[in-house]
Parts: sequence; structure tokens; C-alpha cells
Amino acid sequence: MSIWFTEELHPYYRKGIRIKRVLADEQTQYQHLQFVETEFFGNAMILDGIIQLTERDNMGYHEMITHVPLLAVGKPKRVLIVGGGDGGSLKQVLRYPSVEQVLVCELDQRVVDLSREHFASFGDPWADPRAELLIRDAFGFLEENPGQFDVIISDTTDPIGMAERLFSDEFYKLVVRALTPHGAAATQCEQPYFDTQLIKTIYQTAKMLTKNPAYYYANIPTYPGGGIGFMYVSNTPWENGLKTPYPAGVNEYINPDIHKGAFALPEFFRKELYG
Ligand code: SPD
Repeated sequence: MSIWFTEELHPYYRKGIRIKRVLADEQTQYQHLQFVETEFFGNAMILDGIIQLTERDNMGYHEMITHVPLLAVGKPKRVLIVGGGDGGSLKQVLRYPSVEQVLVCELDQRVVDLSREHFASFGDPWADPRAELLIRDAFGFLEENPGQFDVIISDTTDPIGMAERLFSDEFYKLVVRALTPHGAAATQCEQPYFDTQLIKTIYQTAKMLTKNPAYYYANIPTYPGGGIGFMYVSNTPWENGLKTPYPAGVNEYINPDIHKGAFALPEFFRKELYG
């Protein structure tokens, strides 16, 4: 018998992956959290009916959301991850020997606990003494920590329900305020076809707050439209990262051509965003 998990993004768009079995299914204090073993993509985490990551294709998302700002900054020391309780971004950040501390500000402890259990392929980055988990809302933490972080990564779910605030002007102002002067942020910034207006608004905000924001994109087959974009937010040009060597360890997605090419946008969307 085949079981399909179907994610319905809009009344006019849905996508599905075939699953072998459900590994966990619970209503946490904040959300409906599921882990499934899929036919092709390894284990996957689903939040409120939305696929967050799979073992097979998460590397495109996690390598791109982390290495682009980390390489641009050069020798980052203090890093903040907003969300990211699955540990995928944390694993990439810890590859940098210059990093002294990585704070992960995640609301839901169950995301961390069940990810440790079901994403053993991440190799438990939480065991690294530089990693620190804060179970709390990121807004208050950002407010309390101006000018503290060389890199901030906003590794969130979609702008639905309680996560909607993480796509607001107010959030971006707090993120930029929490960066060091040459620091850089990268945020999960949705899909050019389905979220054009939201991305435009965020870009305009980022442009008011920093000198060199830019949108870039990665292919992730289990996300709607087959991929997702990120907003790079910084006074430091992202191109600086092209001159920085990759940290030790294996890259599965990013390489110099992908890094550069990710910022090339399809014409319809380039015009929308940059005019
Ligand atoms: N449309 C789904 C977007 C999910 C982005 N969040 C992924 C979290 C992985 N750490």
C-alpha cells in the first residue's frame, strides 16, 4: 500500500511525497509536529502540515542559508540562529574554526528533542561546547542584544500563524540592530512565484536598513516550487564571500559556481525586485 503525504500550499497548488511510516506525531505546546520516514528522501520533519526538511535535500537549504553570510563576513565569532531547532544550520555553522559561540533561539523544545532522535545523520551538533540552546521567543532576545552577532540566520518555517512576525519590518529592524557593523544576516525568504509581494516588501525593508541586501535561491525538491530563496541582509557585499575559502568538511550543495549563480534571478522576478 502506498501512503502519500500531501502539502497543500494554495487551493491551486499541492505536492506530495511517498512515505513508508510515521515516526512521531504530536501536538506540542506550539504546533503539530510530525516525523516521517519517506520512500526517497530519508526522514522528514513536518510542522503544521508543511515539510521543513528531509535528510536527502536539506543540504541545499542549510548550506546556502549559512555559508553565504558566514563566508561574506570572513572570520565570524558569534552567531545567532533564530529557529533552527532541527540542528541542520547549527551543524554547518560549527564547521568554522573562528566561531566561538552559536546561540540557537528556538521556541519549541520538542523540535530539538525529536530532531536529535530522527536526524541522527546530523551527528548531534548540540554536543559541541560552542553550541547553546535558548528555548525562547527570538524577539525579546534580539531586543536585549544589540550589536552582538557577526552572523544571524533566520531559519524559520513559513509566515503562517505565530511565525508571521518573523517576516515583519519589526523583525528585520531587530535583526539588523543585533548585528555587528560588518555583520551579515540570511533569512528564509520564501518562493519567487508564490510569495512575490512578501519578498518585495522584505527587500525594501532590508534596503532601508543596510547597504547591500540581495535575494538568492536554492533548489530543494521537497519545497513548493522546487526551491526556496533567502534574503541576504548586510552592509558587507555578499561577493566578499566568493574570496573566502570554504571551511573544512564536505560541501554537498554549495560550490563557487552555485554560490555566485544563486544570486542570478529569473527576469520576471529580477524586474519585480530590483526594478
Ligand atoms: N516551505 C517550507 C519552508 C521551510 C523552511 N524552514 C526549514 C527549516 C530547516 N531548518
